[in-house]
Amino acid sequence: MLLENKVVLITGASRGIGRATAIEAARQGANVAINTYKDEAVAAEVVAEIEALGRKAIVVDADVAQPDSATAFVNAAVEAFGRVDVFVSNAGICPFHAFLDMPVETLRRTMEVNLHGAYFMTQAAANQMVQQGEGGSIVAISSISALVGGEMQTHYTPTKAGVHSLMQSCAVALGRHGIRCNSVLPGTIATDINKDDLADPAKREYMEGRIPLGRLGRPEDIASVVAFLASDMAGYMSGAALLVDGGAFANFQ
Ligand code: NAD
Ligand code: RM4
Repeated sequence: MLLENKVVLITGASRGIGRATAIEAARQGANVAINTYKDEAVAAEVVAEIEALGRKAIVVDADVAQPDSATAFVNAAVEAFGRVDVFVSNAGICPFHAFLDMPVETLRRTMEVNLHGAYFMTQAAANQMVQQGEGGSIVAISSISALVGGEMQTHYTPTKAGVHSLMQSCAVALGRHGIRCNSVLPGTIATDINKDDLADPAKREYMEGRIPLGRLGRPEDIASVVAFLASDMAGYMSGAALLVDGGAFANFQ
């Protein structure tokens, strides 16, 4: 029960890593506010899973790229649960595309969802935590792609480097309020975001072959690390980045 009676907010929590994190937070004793975007039927399943664990959940449907979504999400969580203890910035997209003909709109949307969305949401959650005056924990889902490039990810990798950088600066800006800010850098986790990319057998085999632990990651592999960083067990961690990649980054030769 790492998060007993805490209130945890997670963006993009209808699928993949966000969904697994919402359920893990509930398993660890938290009540959970989930942000989703145009995914109501699936969001209802997540709520049902959380309630089956004996915890409470609310859903707020909103596009994280819109600045107003952030205050609306935080206000809804405070109305339902009275406070915010943990905020997890997870919502993200990666529409794989080559560099030389990257459509302006694909670049812009990826930046707005992944980086601006993380910024607005983190800012709104932090303001609530500061107002409460009891500290808090913010965890952003960055990526191994903050450290390495990708031929079809020139629009995406800068957002993931940016998200980690945002956590470092926020760790500095919010430390005096007792708010810890860290990022998690997942390797390749099999979710909807890379389903089409990994449907290519050659690409999948290459990615799996890079991983010393011998398998792609599962959303639950990330959720448990987020729960740790969110919890008091990580009480002296701030501005840190935890790589959770089965050893892929270390596997140079
Ligand atoms: P996913 O596609 O399964 O989940 C993404 C979630 O974000 C979905 O619930 C989706 O509805 C939501 N979302 C998308 N756009 C949104 C918007 N505008 N507003 C609100 N919600 C929105 O993918 P995932 O792999 O679970 O990705 C989650 C995060 O993990 C992303 O930030 C991604 O960059 C990061 N990540 C994933 C991997 C991986 O290999 N899967 C690796 C490193 C980092
Ligand atoms: C991650 C990493 C993975 C990729 C996903 C979409 O950050 O690059 O390899 O599958 O993004």
